[in-house]
Amino acid sequence: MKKLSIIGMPMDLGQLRRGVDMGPSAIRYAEVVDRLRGLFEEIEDLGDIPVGRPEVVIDQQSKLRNLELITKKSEILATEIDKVVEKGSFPLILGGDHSIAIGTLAGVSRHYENLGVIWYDAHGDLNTAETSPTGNIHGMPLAVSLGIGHKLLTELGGYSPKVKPENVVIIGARALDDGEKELIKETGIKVYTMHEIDRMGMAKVMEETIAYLKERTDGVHLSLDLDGLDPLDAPGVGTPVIGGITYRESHLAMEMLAEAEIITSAEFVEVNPILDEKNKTARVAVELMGSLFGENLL
Ligand code: HAR
Ligand code: MN
Ligand code: MN
Ligand code: MN
Repeated sequence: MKKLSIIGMPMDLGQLRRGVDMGPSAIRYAEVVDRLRGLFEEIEDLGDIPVGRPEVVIDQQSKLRNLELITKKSEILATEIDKVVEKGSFPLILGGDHSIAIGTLAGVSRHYENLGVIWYDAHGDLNTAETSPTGNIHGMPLAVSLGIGHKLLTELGGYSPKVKPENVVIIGARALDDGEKELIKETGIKVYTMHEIDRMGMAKVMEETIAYLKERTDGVHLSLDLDGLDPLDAPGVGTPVIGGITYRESHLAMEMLAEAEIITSAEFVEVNPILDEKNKTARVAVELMGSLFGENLL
């Protein structure tokens, strides 16, 4: 694609740790625009969606923490992304915790009949208020996008679902809650856990993923949670899980997606510079974007 539009979504309301609202700044500090400049005819940085971060805002009690605020901010994000897709530009969203995916997918998926989603994550993010061990909405966005969850969230943008389960592939899972496992069984979502990645190798996982999505979708959104990577390579995340995807495996995955030319929108989420080591995680995110957009293709 010729044109790239970057949108920052500095939202940290989907979980309890502050700091992930600084993800977009950290990624810009890691020189995202410079890195990608040669790979597009035009790049625009639309800046951040105003979220605001009052100290008192975090709702400690609810089973759906900060539901109303997240709904409101996600609507704004969805509208902005809708405009970007409408004008034929590639939307690249910088998070923010993973709850931002609710808005991203609401904005993107209305433009496709069969949007595919690659969920690159240690977690399934398939919880509902009923199954969630935490009440944190960043553990729910994939369920919401499948139409499962609170109506305020599932009906965002005025339609539901955003994605069909057979068009979803999860890669890197290693911390699935019981309710999430059940939902995976019920819906038939394709999942490559760390077990499959160890066993088959990332090359095979991506070959299968690409072939699978190519035959059934008309666009593919990449939702990349940096905690999908091993915390050794991406320490600046709020919910690290050891035993993750390596740096090189992740580049391989991005390079294969670049080669296949199937990705039509992307978001990089859960970068928390407060928890990071000298902005390493933001730098890794930017390097992976380079690979995703074809910097290593000859
Ligand atoms: N599954 C747990 C929950 O729902 C932890 C979720 C952590 N989520 C993210 N997103 N970092 O993947 O609360
Ligand atoms: Mn539209
Ligand atoms: Mn996630
Ligand atoms: Mn995660």
